[in-house]
Amino acid sequence: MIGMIDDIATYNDSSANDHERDLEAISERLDRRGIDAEAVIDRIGTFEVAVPSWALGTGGTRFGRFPIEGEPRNVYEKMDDTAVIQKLTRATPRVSLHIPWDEPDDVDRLKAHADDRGLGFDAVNSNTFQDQPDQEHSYKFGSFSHTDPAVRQQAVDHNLHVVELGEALGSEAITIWLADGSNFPGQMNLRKSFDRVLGGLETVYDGLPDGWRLYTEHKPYEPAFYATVVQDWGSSLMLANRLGPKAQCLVDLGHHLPNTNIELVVARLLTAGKLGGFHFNDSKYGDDDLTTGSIKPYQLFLVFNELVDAEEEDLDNFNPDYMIDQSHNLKDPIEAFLQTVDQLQKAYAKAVIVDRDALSEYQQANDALKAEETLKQAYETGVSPLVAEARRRQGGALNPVAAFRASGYREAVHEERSDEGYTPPQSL
Ligand SMILES: [Mn+2]
Repeated sequence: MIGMIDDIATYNDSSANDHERDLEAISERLDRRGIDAEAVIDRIGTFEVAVPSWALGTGGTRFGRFPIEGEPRNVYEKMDDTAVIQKLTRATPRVSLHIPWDEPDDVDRLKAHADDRGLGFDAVNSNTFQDQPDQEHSYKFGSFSHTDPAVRQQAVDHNLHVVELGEALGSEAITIWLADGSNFPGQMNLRKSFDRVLGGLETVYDGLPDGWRLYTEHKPYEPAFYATVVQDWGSSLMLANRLGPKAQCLVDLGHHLPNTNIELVVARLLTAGKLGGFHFNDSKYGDDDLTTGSIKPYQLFLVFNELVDAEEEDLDNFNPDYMIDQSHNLKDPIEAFLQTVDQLQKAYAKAVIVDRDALSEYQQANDALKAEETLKQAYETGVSPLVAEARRRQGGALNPVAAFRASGYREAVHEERSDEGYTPPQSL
């Protein structure tokens, strides 16, 4: 079925004329600003982001799920769908696996299945926020922070298992998000619960293979509605600092209270040399897991502005791991990922064309208006043709969603995948 996506050149031909005129116009406009469009296209072409295994089905919300026809039924079919996204965008060569939701029955088979499709594995994600049918102890009152050492040991063992699995697949990082916390004042000792989390993470950290990183992911609330143990970037940074150089902080854009200045969080973590990576998504109210760039595209640009600034300064320990963490109840997940990658590439492209020398001069001179305008000039530039061209040069689609719809892939896999029962995917 993946072969249905092979004829991208034909899809591209239908819009090539308009595209080339648009590309010429933006290239000329950038040239007048002293920016080489070719160099921008080359940089967009270097952008890569991992697809989360848990969001390839229509996941959705804390409430109902409305599956679409042709959803992947297992991790192998999820790799197939990722291969489609990769063919169309050329920017998603890796999958971030969630264990146990997407635990393979045969690691070698999954590795071979991925290799055949030119895919690799990004950070693996552990899960101690819900009980599995076969586990001995419950996480109802916490995992790493639990008062019972047996529960904590079970959480540590699970994470070490995830690391071992990831190592066999070629991953080089583990992301740990903990739901641990309390719903009522007095329920949990605020200080000691944090110490227990640190103790457990130290054991996992000691078990990391060479070259691996451990990402701690913070979240302000939910499911703990009074006090989450790893609530904010300060707690995450404390953990990463105490654990050592392999530990860094992961910023999930949706894991912040409304109006949090996330680009400032990113800047602080960059200063600390502890920015591990991102879970990209967007949010209106809370951890909404909406499509990246759908609600606050300017914020996304400002985050990338910090990243490009760090990239160009060649900052120490700057090697962020980009992953997506969204779920879709209304959109076809493949289409939502195509849209997301496009949004990310546009935000990156806009950050690349910021006139950093001018910005620095205006900042130095305290010219608030011109400094802000320098950012706005880049943000308001229509970079779509540059992003489309970067994709086309790597064999991808000028318009990935249009090419996907024209391919008939979803209809074809519906036929193929409708012969067995279906296990609903879930979302982080
Ligand atoms: Mn996340």
